Order: sequence, then C-alpha cells, then structure tokens
Amino acid sequence: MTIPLTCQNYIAGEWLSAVSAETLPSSNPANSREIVATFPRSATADVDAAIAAARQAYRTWRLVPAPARAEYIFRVGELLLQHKEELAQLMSREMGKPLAEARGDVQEGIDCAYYSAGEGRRLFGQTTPSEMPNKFAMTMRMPIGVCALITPWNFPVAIPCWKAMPALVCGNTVILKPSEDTPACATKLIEIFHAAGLPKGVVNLVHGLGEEAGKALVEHSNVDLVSFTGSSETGAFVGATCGRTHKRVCLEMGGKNAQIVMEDADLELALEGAVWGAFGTSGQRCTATSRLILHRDIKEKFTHMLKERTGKLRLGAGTDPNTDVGPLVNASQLERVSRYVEIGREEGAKVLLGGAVASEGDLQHGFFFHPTILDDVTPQMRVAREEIFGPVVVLIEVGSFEEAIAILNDTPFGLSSSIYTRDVSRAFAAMRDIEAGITYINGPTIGAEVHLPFGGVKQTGNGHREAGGAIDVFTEWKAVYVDFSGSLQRAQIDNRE
Ligand code: UN1
Repeated sequence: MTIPLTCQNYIAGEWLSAVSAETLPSSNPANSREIVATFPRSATADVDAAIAAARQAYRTWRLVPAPARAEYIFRVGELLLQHKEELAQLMSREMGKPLAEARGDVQEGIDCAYYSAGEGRRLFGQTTPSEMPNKFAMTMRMPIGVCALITPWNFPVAIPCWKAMPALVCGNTVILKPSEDTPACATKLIEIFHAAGLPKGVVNLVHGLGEEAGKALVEHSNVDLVSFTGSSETGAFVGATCGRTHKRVCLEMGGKNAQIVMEDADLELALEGAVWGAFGTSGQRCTATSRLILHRDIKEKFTHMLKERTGKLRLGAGTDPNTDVGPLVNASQLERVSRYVEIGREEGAKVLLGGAVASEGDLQHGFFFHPTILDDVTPQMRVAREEIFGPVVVLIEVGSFEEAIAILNDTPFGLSSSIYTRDVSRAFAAMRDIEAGITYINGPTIGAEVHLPFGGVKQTGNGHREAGGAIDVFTEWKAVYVDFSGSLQRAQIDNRE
C-alpha cells in the first residue's frame, strides 16, 4: 500500500490547508481499507479566500486576449497528455473505474483542452444592419465573472475540464469544488493547471463536503455563475439558491436513458452496445443505459444473449487489467443500488442475473455489486423511472416502434438515448421524436464527444449545454451600436418619418 497523498486547497496560486486545519480521508473503493488521500475540510473562510482571489484575478484575466488565454489551455492539454497514465492509475485507485476507462476519462480532458483552445480564436460575434444610416450594430461575447464549478466523482478529470477550460478561454476565473470522493484526481489536475503557468487566482481549488464548502460557494454573494453536475436532488437546491441569489446557473443532473432494440436490428451490435452502455463505469454515468426497450419479436433471443454476455463480465479492482466492471464509488452508492434492486423485486420484477452485493474473496473489502438484469419490468415501476446509478438494467417489452418511442419518452429525464434498427425511416423518425439531448443511432447511450453539445431536456438540465455548447454558458451577449453619423439619430422615431 502506498502512503496517502496529502491534498491541499489551491488559492491565489498557493497550496493551503483549510483554515480549520481539519482533514478528511478518501479511500479506494476496491479496498476500503486503503486510504488514497487526505483532503482539507474547507468551510466558509476557505471559500471566501478563494472567491476573493478569483475576483481579484478576474480584473486582469478578462483583458488577456482570448487567443492568449487559449494558449494556456492548450498547454494544459499537452501536460495532461504527458501525465495521462499517472492520472489514469490514480483515478482507478481513487474511484474504481477500470484503467482503460480511466485513460478515456483523461483523454476526454485532453480533447476538451484542444477543442477549447481552438475556441479562443472563434469567439465570434455578429454584425447586423442598423435601422439608421451611418451606424453599425453588432454583438460581442463577454465573460460572466467568477464561476464556481461543482463536479462529481464519476468523471473526475473530464468533467472539471469540460467546465474549467471553456470558462477560462471565455475570460472567467474559476473555483473548482470537486467531489469528496475524488480529491486526489482534482489535486493532480489543478497541479497541471499550475504547471501550465496560469496567473495566480485564475484557477482555484477548494476541497470539502458538498453541504459545507459546496453550499458556501452556491450561497456566496460574490459568485456570478455556478456550473453543477450531480444528482437531481442537489441540483434542485443549487438551482433554487442561485435563483434566490440572482446567479447564472448551469445544471446537469440525472438520466434514465434507454436503448431501443427493434426487431430488424443487428442483434450482436445491439448487444455490445447494451453491455457497454449499462455496465461501463459500473453504470455510474449520467448517460448510462438503464432501460432496454426490446421489441417482442427479439426479446427472448436478445435477453438470452444479454444474460450470457453479462454473466461473463469480470468484477474487480479498476487497476487490474482483467477487470471489466469495477466497484461502486462508496458505501452509500452500494446501499442505494441494493435498495433499488429490492424495490424492483417488491414491484414484481424478476432478477434474471446478479441482484446482490459481491462479497467473494477480495471483493468483500470493496463496494462491488454484481451486474444485474431485471426482467418483467413495466414502465410504471420505480426501477423503470428513477435513476439508479449502478450496474442495473431493466428490460421492457414493446410491440411496435411507436410504443417503443412513447415508453422511451415516458420519463421525467431526457439526457441520452439510443435505437438499434436497420430501417432508415425509423432512424430518422427516432432522431426527430425522441425527447433527449443526445440520441445515438446504432450506438450505445454513452460516449459523447467533447465538441458536441452535452446536456439534456426536461428534468435533466436547465436548458444549457456543456462541452460543445459551453461557450454559451460561460459568456453573455452584449449588443454594441456605433453611430458615426455625427448627429443624434433617434431609433424608432427619426427613421420612420
Ligand atoms: C457523465 O456521466 O456525467 O458520454 C458524463 C459519456 C461520457 C461523459 C459522461 N463522455 O458517457
């Protein structure tokens, strides 16, 4: 076992303990006896200091030309590439995802760096004819100010990058409050921002608990924007608080994503997609496939294939190269998933595979849950409606394409979605009729790319998009009029006479 890493806050370019000097531990979910890191238990005083630093830095950072700001982010991308393996190993140990996926998580951060850096030369506004002669009318993008970024543990590098990189290129300064389950990943990431030479106070890091440091950030009067990814419950609090305190807010919350498999689908392809979508990252993605909507003509055959294939998945530590499915992130997630399977049983669902905590051999020391398939599920059951966030997929049978789409849409969420079919007309109808921010045709519900807008409709979000849509979150429009006529021109009056 290695010595735990000592994580610190990063405020105005300095590495600091919490004012209280209190710390908390973060452990390895594959072996909860191993402490991976300790981190500061920050409170209001630490948050105040970080916000003051970000506010001070904003005065000059917003004036740095966007292409120059982008060069810092490009450098972060290059450093991330150099440290990719080290970060991936740490991530596997700290939150449990298999190494290949952890590398993918860091890669998503690298992709985001290069994409965001390019945006530094593309912060276009528009010009439009004025109503008046000798007058220009145009729009320009302005930064928002001090942005609080509150991020989850399931993508401990990619999601902070999605938020911080575009925010910085647009001229904002940021305070990252990472999940208490992944403080070490966040610390390593911010070390890279530090090494890229960003001016003091432009990026700040405050560790701590959501209900303490996170809450203090969201409630603070000197924060201009909160970008939050996490549970719907916390998101509702963040949204309400930002409404009350007049902050901009970008919320990315739950999903109940479905994959439809029609009777004409390539079943092998649909199977690979379903297994990856449902059990990749142990189902701990907001894009995870948690419902399989199966046409009755292929239901029996596909279910059999799925059971066989899922039964072969190997549970283990993410750091073990033979692992297909890692542990859940912590004890409360394990308990949540167990409880949902219990609810499903009580509702009349049949546990076709899995359905229990895994406690064989070394697995007993971690938070492992067997990949689970629930059959005989109807759309009204809670397991078909509520986000489970674990390796559990429910099977719902349908008789037609129209019914499949209606059931897919019958959820309060709307993040990702997928349909497997060989019928071009159905593919286009699905693109049009599925109510979700992301739709895949013949691909799984997971695997969004950074240059496309990421986010969902209905209760998944609040209308914003991240990644390829982030510039719109982190800037606001200014309308600019330049009158060079040399005389007063009264709009709506002089040009109508
Ligand atoms: C998330 O689960 O919050 O599309 C993000 C995907 C990843 C991102 C997931 N690229 O599955």
